[in-house]
Amino acid sequence: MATQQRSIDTYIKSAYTQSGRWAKQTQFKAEVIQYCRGIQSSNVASSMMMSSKSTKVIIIGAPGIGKTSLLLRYCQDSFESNYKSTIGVDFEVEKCSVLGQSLTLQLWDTAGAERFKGVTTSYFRGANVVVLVFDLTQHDETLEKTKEWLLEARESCANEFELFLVGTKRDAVSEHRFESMMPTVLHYASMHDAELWITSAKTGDNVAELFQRIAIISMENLVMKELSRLRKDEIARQVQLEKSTLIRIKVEDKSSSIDRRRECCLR
Ligand SMILES: Nc1nc2c(ncn2[C@@H]2O[C@H](COP(=O)(O)OP(=O)(O)OP(=O)(O)O)[C@@H](O)[C@H]2O)c(=O)[nH]1
Ligand SMILES: [Mg+2]
Repeated sequence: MATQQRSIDTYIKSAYTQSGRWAKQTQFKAEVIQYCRGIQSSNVASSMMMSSKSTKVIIIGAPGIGKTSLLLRYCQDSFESNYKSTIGVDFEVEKCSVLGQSLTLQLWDTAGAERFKGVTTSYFRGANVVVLVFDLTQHDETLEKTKEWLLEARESCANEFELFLVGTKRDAVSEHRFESMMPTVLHYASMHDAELWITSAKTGDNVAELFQRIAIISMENLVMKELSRLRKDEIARQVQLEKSTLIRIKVEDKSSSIDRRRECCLR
């Protein structure tokens, strides 16, 4: 685990912005900035500002494509060239802050081996972010495999999630090879409606940025969800207030007409 909490204050995007549902957004939403900076209007209770936020991220894909290495680079800033296949599932917790709001990333590293599928998919439930990994050095097979893994994720997550398609081992493919595979890779990204990232755990290229991007999108989702809940609560409170005011007016109205009748009788 990293010793220092990372702070994310600037909005970052992938270099490949053609696909994914966040493709058109170029900066933090104004409401998110206001919320995170604690200058939201009065209807947001200050206690809400402090509520801790966390997001579940699962890293999935074929065996040996560099899933564990991505995490190792991000969490410990190191690289292991010996391949040690993951047994079932591993778990890391990373804390960061986005625009000053703290966020816990629960990072689930899953085994790609077929024999663990029963175990790994049981951990997919409740994932907010799916990192669908393929290996640039064997992009034909591993990209094809992403279809199966995505299907597994859709079946097992039981909720909506953000999707990232991540190509690994960029250091191990030549510029020429990379350029020639890109049309296929971009096609897969748009087919899955996923945001595409190209990384290298060996050199560290784009690894921290990828997780920063995951943190940004997670924070945007969490804040927007919370604001929508707060607005609903506020509307419900207003309706309740209006109802009780109406009842009070009616009661007052009734009692004043009784008083008037009484006055009449007394005359
Ligand atoms: N050159 C290069 N090699 C990498 C990179 N990332 C991972 N590798 C190597 O690829 C092999 C497999 O990496 P892992 O991260 O263990 O793969 P995995 O996807 O976690 O595999 P499973 O746990 O079996 O599913 C290891 O030998 C790594 O050193 C990279 O960015 N560049
Ligand atoms: Mg692994």
